[in-house]
Amino acid sequence: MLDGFAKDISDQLFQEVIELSSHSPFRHMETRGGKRMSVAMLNCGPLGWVSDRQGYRYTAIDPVTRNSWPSFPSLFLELAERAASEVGFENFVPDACLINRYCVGSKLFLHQDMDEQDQIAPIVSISLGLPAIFLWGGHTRNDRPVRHQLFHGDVVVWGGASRMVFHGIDTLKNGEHPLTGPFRFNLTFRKVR
Ligand code: MD3
Ligand code: FE
Repeated sequence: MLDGFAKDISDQLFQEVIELSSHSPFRHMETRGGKRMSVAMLNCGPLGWVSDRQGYRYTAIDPVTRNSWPSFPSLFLELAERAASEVGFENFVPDACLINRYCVGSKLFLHQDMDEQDQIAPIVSISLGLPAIFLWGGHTRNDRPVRHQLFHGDVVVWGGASRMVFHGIDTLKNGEHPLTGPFRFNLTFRKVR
């Protein structure tokens, strides 16, 4: 948990997100069951996470644009590497970055991140904009989650035993953030392969 680690470069990070979204738009993916997710997503880097009626997977091609996902802004790679090494994961080189966009009412149900082949590498997460309640569960879905607020500029590195815990985001409350307006953004850097 690196409180405010990305705050001093949050303006540039947000500008990069806007730039990326002009190449690969935010979209509401469908779950396997055909429900529209309330969180809008896009990816950058060699691989991107996608969900549709066939399920979840990583792809090299954006199904919306039919092109490669936009490449990593160098600022993203530098920050992810710097954050990971701060907590002892040296030389972290992600091959995927999922960007989630939450608006009022969006939520992410409790889940585990299991679609990455590399389950040793950490996941680095960066929060921008409106605050949200992170739900930090245990190793089974029934463990009652601990609530923890994530703020603009917070960075969390998930490695080791915490990598496989159930987690989610509680329903976003409405608000207005000076940088991101009515949204919360979360960037997660992953090493998939
Ligand atoms: C704990 N995103 O994209 S970030 C996700 O804020 C995801 O958008 C949330 O869960 C968000 O999969 C939470 C923090 C996070 C990300 C990955 C984790 C926590 C994690 C993987 C394992 C354990
Ligand atoms: Fe997750």
